[in-house]
Amino acid sequence: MSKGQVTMVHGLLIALLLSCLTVSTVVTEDNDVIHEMRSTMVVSQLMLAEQTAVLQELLNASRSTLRFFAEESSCPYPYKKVLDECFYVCGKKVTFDQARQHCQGMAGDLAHPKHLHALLSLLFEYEQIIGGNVWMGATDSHQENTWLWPDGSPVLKWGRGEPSRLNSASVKEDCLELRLETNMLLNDVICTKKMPFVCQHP
Ligand SMILES: [Ca+2]
Ligand SMILES: [Ca+2]
Repeated sequence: MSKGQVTMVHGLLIALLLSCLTVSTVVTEDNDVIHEMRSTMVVSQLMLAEQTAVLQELLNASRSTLRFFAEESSCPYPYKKVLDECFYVCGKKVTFDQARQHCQGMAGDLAHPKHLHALLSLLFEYEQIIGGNVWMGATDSHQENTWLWPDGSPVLKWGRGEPSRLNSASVKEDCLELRLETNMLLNDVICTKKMPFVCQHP
């Protein structure tokens, strides 16, 4: 082999080596890009999972808020729901007849609650406005000592020592008040007394 041929072979070998090195560098760069893309995908998946969890929480919160408003609004305004009944508390002091007239004007009647203590819980929120006692719907004005609620059912539970059944010419206790003391509750009083009242929507 001549010197010129040897030089040419060397040249070819160097070119081949350089070309291999270039291919190796390109493969390494491709691997880096793929690795980077994989990392980006993993991060994106994690962020997506996190965002899905946050959206799910927001959805659940919206559902319970809607449920809350649906339950709240099941009584017509301005009545408020207490267990399964609707009440409106008015702080204006009026006689029994005036109170009843007002409630009937609100498509209701004076209160005849199934759950007195539950109603008390609502009244405690209005304690500053209503003071101590409010009108309830029962009366014995049609027949002395026969106490009936507006729906015709009898009054069964009284406060301690009540009804006092005062029935003189000057003092007739024919109307019903609810006291805010839990052991006193229902008491018969004269109907011309003036006090706040509670209406109930049927
Ligand atoms: Ca009476
Ligand atoms: Ca009494």
